[in-house]
Formats: sequence, C-alpha cells, structure tokens
Amino acid sequence: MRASTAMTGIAAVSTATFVAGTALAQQALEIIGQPVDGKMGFQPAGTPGARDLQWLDAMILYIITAIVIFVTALLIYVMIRYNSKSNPTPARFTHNSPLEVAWTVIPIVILVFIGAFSLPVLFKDQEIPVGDVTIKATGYQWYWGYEYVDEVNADGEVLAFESYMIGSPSLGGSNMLTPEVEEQLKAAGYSREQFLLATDTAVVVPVGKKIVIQVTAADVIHSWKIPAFGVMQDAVPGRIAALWFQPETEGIYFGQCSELCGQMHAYMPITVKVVSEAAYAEWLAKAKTGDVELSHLGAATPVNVALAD
Ligand SMILES: [Cu+2]
Repeated sequence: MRASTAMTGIAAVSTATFVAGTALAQQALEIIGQPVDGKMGFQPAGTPGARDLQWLDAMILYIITAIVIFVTALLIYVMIRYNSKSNPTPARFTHNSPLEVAWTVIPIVILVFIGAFSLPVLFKDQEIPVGDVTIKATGYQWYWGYEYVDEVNADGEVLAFESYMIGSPSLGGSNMLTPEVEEQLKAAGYSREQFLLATDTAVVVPVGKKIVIQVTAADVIHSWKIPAFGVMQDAVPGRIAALWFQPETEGIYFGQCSELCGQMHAYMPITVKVVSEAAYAEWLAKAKTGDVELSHLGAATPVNVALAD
C-alpha cells in the first residue's frame, strides 16, 4: 500500500478487525496489473485464462530449453569430432533410415504433446460465453470509448463514456508528467508510478463474473489489451470482435493500446477496476446518472461496501 493511502489502510484494517462480519468494512482497491521496474516475466494472473497462458508458457519454455541444449551440444560435438583436423577423410554415405525416421517422428510427438495442452487453452479463450456484463470498447485516435450495452442511463440511452489518459491533451495536459498531472493522478487515487497507465474513467466490472468485451474501432486499427487478464484483441473499424475474461481478484489492472495507431498510440491506456458486486451496483447506479468519475472507487478514497460474509 502506498504511503498516501496508509492512513486509509490503517482505518480499513481496524474497521475490518473490530466490526468484521457485522456491518461495513472499508475496502481499498489494490493496484495489481501494472508493469514493475526491473522485473521480467508476466504480471500476476488475474483470471483463469491468464493462469492457463502462463502455465503453457512455462511448460513450452522447458521443452524449448531442452531442444536448444540438445542442438547446441550436437553442433559442438560435430565441430570438435568432425573438423578437418580430427577427421581428415570424411565418410561418403548420405542416408541413415533409423535416424531419418527418428528426426521426423520425435518432432511430431513433441508438437502433438504441445498441441494437446495449447489447443484447449486456445479454444477456451476464443469461445466467447454469454457475458454477465457485456461492454463495447471502441478505439479512437487516441482514447477508448465504452458502452455498457445492457445498461440504460437516466435519459434512456445506453450507458456510455470515454476514457482518457490522465495527462493527455484532452484533459489539458501535454502527455508529460508535470506537477499538475501528478496532482490529477493523486486526486484520482493514483501516484506518478501510474502515469501513462491511469485514465480519468475506468472500465468497472464485478469480480468473479464473466465479462465480454466487444472490441471495435472508429478510425484506424487499435488493440484492447490487459496483460494480467491474458487478453488482447485488435479493434478493427467496421468489425466487432470479442474477448472475455473472468476476473478473480478485486483490484486495478492496466493495459495499453497494442496496435500502432498513430502519433499518440502510447497515450491511450486502459484502466480496469475489478470491484465487489455491491460496489459495482453502486457504481452502476451512479454512472447511470452521469457520474462515471471514479474518485469514489480509487485506492486513496475507498468505497464503503457490505462484507460478503
Ligand atoms: Cu490505438
């Protein structure tokens, strides 16, 4: 927990300790899905799909490593044993049937083995279920628009809003981290660490539910991607594609447009807030009245929700 939220955290802990299971508890959203300085590898898996992908990556890495070591060892052996000095009169034969059968069959077995694990993961990812929440994400140069297609606002229109990077020209910035932008980040519950990732409004989804994102674009090709969820889908003008995920842990997750879409491609990030069902219902009610700002769901200013158990 960041220093700026330490007091809130202490309050949350004491509330939870003293009234646990009875009334209300303070709940702050932790930032889970973001890149960390000096680290390699994946962000923490926030969905079963991401866990499957990361497991698959590790499993294939073992196979690749074994193959690389084997081929390198063979090359070194051949270079030493069969160079012109150690083997001045090379053999003249050109075929070895058992060896040729082996180097055909063994790779097939390896590929079938990998396929037996990777294809189910691919199918699970690409078979889009009926979503508990369906959101249409539209890429624009250079921001994202969101429509909660099953939700209607007070005016009888589909609940829709735009999402701009904090510090972007649309919000009075210049894509640079200035003291003013740092203030804006703070006000929204973030810190300078989240510059280039945090947006003014966020996609808010309930934890544990199947979320379907319909992805499209209005100008050029963009791509909607959240690494911690293991999802990425190109946003193509005139077409609607879909991705889905089932977030397991409440928290804040970041992603970025992942298809080179022009001058400000790097400045159209994605913020997803995974919240409890109660907090989602509360946000939805507020959003329908036009209040899609998320200060009441930020890490620094936690929302009051009833304990689940
Ligand atoms: Cu883009």
